Amino acid sequence: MPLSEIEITRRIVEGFSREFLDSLELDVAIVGAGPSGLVAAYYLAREGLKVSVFERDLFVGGGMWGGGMLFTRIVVQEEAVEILDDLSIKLIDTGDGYLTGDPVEVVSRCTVAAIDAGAKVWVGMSVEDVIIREDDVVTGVVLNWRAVELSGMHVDPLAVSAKVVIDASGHDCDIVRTFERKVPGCRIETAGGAVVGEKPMWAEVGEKEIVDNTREVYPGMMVCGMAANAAFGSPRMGAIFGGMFLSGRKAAGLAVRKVRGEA
Ligand code: 48F
Repeated sequence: MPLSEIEITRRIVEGFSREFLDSLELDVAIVGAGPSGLVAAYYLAREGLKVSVFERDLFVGGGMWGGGMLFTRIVVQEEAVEILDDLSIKLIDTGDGYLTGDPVEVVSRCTVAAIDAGAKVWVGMSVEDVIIREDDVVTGVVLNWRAVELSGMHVDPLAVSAKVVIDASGHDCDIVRTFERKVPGCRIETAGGAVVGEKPMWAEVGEKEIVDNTREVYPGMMVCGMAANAAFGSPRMGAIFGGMFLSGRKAAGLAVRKVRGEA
């Protein structure tokens, strides 16, 4: 029997509402479905945590799709092979400690792995702010449709609670910067107490420092991926991605310990 237009509408609204209501109280909210955010989501969900990724674009993958300058290949160093194996990603081993791969395959497998592990990925939703308590702990994210944001209409947002918020928003370190703007005088965990901004390209240093930079920068708020290097003033690195995967996995490990009260 054909489904009427009204029944199609009912299923969409009910299905969305059910899932959204089920996601109002999270263990971890991840901002951004780039490589670092997706990998963090996979490891968090694998540990049984309730995790949502909020992505403002209508597609996942962030800056990975285009490889380097639209030459659609990425490079990954062998330190990240264990993660690639977990995600069932098979890359071409160039035999010198590096592998190369097709970003379409890598984005797709990261996404499927995260979803299969139990993470929920929302698209078209911007995180425009965080929730705080007493100025000293972040307790959730504030959401609006990206389309609303782009239109410039004044529409009030909605909010979702999370024990940990991970800023995986990429080069702009969007969430921590917004937080700094709204809470003048707050000090995040960098030497100067503020987001430094990423430095020009130096792949070797950027890849090395990104894992160390992946931390809780304010109670309840962590940074991973390029947002971590932007926070701490480390260099960008271009189309090499092992650091993004290692950073995502480290952020997940830190968040698991925090949610379980072990850190
Ligand atoms: O930029 P992005 O891919 O971040 P990443 O995981 O990976 C960086 C690499 O892609 C590459 C690189 C490799 O060496 O340097 O650039 O650190 O993904 C960030 C995602 O966050 C989304 C954005 O659309 C992108 O998909 N995003 C940014 N701000 C927000 C957001 C926001 N406020 N709300 C929701 N999503």
